[in-house]
Amino acid sequence: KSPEEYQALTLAGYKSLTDDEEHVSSLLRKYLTPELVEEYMLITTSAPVDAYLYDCAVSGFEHHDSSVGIYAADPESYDVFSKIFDPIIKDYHAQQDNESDVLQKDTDWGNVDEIENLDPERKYIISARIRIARNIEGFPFFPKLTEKQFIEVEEKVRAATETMDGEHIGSYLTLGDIDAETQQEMVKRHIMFHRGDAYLTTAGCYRFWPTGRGVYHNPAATFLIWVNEEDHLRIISMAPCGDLGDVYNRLVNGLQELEKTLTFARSPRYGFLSACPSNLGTTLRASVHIRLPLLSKDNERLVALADELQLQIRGTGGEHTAIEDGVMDISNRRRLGFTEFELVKSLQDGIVALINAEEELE
Ligand code: ADP
Ligand code: CIR
Repeated sequence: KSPEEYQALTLAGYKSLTDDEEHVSSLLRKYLTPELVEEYMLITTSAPVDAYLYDCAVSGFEHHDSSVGIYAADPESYDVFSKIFDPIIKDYHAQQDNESDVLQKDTDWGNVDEIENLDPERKYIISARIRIARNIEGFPFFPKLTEKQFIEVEEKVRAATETMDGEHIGSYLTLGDIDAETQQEMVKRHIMFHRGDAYLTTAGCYRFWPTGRGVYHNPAATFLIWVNEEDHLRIISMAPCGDLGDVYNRLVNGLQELEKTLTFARSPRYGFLSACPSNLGTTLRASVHIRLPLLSKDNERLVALADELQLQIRGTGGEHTAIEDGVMDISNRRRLGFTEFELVKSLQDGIVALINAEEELE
């Protein structure tokens, strides 16, 4: 596309977003002004990526019901378009009053032993999971990865998994080798990611599919690495119970092994870099699959409680899916401005509070 075409698309996208009086809640709409559009629409990040503002905002221009509405096309997008990214990042992670140049503290996994089994009697929690996102230094993010780079990223991750030890030993499966039926079954078991999130589709996430995509996992499917989903890597630890401590411990050890061979993109201001501004900082989402039947009867109260505890409720199949059979995915909402340990601890404290509220209704 020529610069003129980018300009025309940006102006049209911005107009359609701001003309819509019904969907006004996205952070893109909240912070993108006509002055910023004017300033940014013709500039790009460095060659050869050459990402325009449009490449970052196209998803929010099309999906007016987005909650965020923008992705970074490469690490440099956060700097080149900082006047739009920075307020969105601060708003999402509730850091509006933070005047510091450094929004993310250094990595701190804390005292892993303080993270526990949240439901030893197995009354409420079906499973626990913690994931972090990582992107390999020197590569753009998914909106601008070339077909060759999708393969290069996959190769680097595959090579890095070869030294895995103990319970982290597993095998890598490239998506092109997994038949459709098996893929479906793996998605259902939360081992594999699915294709088709509308927000990601528009942002270009599924280009060259299934090239370069795949999953590494151990036989028990308690340690996994998703390759080239939304980020280059999603490093995941899970357990089919409420033992968050076990999950946390396995995640930290697995990550430390990968760090021996891979260098991940990190910014002094935002911490570890991810394609979505909502994942910056620690990039960490700790969640439980949980049934709280009595509390769920009063949805308004449940949502209010979750908000107060800075928790997010998602559907059974993940973001933008429905709650099935009462199974909710409850996780920390913020990822930036806190250490890894603080966020996992806050999820632990929040879930304990919700279980207590449920038991008060019994
Ligand atoms: P992400 O966690 O990477 O932000 P999603 O919300 O799409 O993305 O969730 C990814 C997958 O992880 C989905 O299959 C979802 O059901 C699964 N998942 C999330 N939390 C848990 C959990 N506590 N136990 C088991 N599976 C989970
Ligand atoms: C959106 O803007 O709605 C999607 N791009 C998803 C944003 C991530 N949402 C979230 O709450 N973590």
